[in-house]
Amino acid sequence: MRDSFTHTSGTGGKNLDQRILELFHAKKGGVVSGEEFSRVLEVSRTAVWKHIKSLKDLGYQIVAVPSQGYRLVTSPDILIPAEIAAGLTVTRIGRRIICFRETDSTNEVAFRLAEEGVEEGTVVIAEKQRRGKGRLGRRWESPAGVNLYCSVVLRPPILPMQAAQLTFLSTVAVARAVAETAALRPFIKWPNDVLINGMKVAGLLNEMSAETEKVNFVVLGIGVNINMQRTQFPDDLRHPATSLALEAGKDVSRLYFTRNLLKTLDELYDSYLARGYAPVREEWLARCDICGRKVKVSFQESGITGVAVGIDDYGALLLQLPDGRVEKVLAGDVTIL
Ligand code: BT5
Repeated sequence: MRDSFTHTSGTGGKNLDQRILELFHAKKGGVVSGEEFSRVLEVSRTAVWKHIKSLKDLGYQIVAVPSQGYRLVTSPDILIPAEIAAGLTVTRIGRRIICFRETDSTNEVAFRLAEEGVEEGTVVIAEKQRRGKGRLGRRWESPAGVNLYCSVVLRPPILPMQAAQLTFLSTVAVARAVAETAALRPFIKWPNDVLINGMKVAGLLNEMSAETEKVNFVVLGIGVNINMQRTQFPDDLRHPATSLALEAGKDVSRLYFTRNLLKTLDELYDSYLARGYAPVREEWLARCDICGRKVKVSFQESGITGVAVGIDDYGALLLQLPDGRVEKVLAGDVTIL
């Protein structure tokens, strides 16, 4: 089986896997003849047969109906570009999608691609990460086939000090996608966590390449626990964690979630470029779990306690101290007291 799959919409057109799947989906469980495949796709029957075989290797159940053709019986919930891109209309984010069966870290792959000049909106996804990264050198648990590990390359025309705004943008996108696809009520915790019932369901790690006055690119790293089971979480997590499936009481389609997330990210980024940060900040505050609450922010060995009252334009948490002063906190881990 192949280790990576690429899809580029626009310039390169759809790949053959995607067009085969589209024909199957159009027939809604009906038979597609070999002749129809090769006529519509303008390729030989042997090429069709090879691609059908590789789709079967991926877990698609496709049966040959004697002297009629092929029928798609079931599709696996796998993240391949051909499926993610199907029916996805986006301006930037998701125009190019690269999926790996396994990689060290999607953020690292995306960062390398960005350095090589890959186009804005390129999305890197992996079924499994060997060394998924959290913040400050921490590890992100990334078992195969159950979650979403995704990194998006952006080239925003902003100053480096504004880059945190994109962390908030991606957090809002994840929260929206969770609410829409799994009908759950997520809360955002500053700076980069999405929680359900007080447990962490998603984490974001945005990395940047910049000069003093200019951002070269930003990589939005997004990890969402979708169908992860209780036994797959390690015992030594810093905070309680959960998955969409554990909270919803049933499996959630990773494909559907991923499509929804990319579409939401694309819309929010479009709006950000056109209208600025204010709408993102507003939605972030509306979905935030800590505003108005007494919290402790820890950073390395030190800690500061106060009431969270908002965020500023550059992502700092505004903390009202017991003496009434409002302090800007730039980094740290928040605990609600
Ligand atoms: C984060 O770090 O929350 C950022 C996670 C970003 C992961 C994505 S996946 C795609 C992309 N590629 C990467 O390599 N990374 C990004 P932080 O706030 O530091 O949280 C990390 C801490 O969360 C760990 O120290 C654990 O205690 C806990 N943790 C680890 N894996 C988890 C999981 N799957 N679910 C919930 N908590 C987890």
